[in-house]
Amino acid sequence: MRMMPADQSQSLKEDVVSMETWLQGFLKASCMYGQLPKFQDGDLTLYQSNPILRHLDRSLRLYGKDQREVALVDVANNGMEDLCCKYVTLIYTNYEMSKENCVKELPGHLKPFETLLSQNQGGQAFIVGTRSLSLTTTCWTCC
Ligand SMILES: N[C@@H](CCC(=O)N[C@@H](CS)C(=O)NCC(=O)O)C(=O)O
Repeated sequence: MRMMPADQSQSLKEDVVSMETWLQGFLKASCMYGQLPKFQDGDLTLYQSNPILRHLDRSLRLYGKDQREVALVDVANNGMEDLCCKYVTLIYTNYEMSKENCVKELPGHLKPFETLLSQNQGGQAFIVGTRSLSLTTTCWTCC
């Protein structure tokens, strides 16, 4: 969410919510699913990371030029979600005990992305497609 607009030289206004603010409860109560991220694009308010990413994809013209590319973007996105889940567990549960194993397994976890990358212009381009456009958004995330 942060990286996509930055990569495309687009602005993203980010409100980082501290734990102290979050625990006050008023923001949680105002969020559709009681969770962050919350994403604002004009009068459109979105929740849930993947729909937000897909909205950014479409707004930045990065969601593939045809059905095939869209499907490949979805594959990469869901693969990334699985990878993130592993590291969220590492970070928020038993970091010291799990980190060695995570580092050892990382090359295997990155392999599918390398495979996808290698299938597009011999790894000389992006995972999907060749690349972009404009928008101003606000994003609430937790630190
Ligand atoms: N399915 C949601 C999950 C969002 C989520 O897990 N948000 C966490 C922070 S990363 C949260 O708001 N936790 C605080 C809470 O549940 O009170 C998504 O993909 O955006």
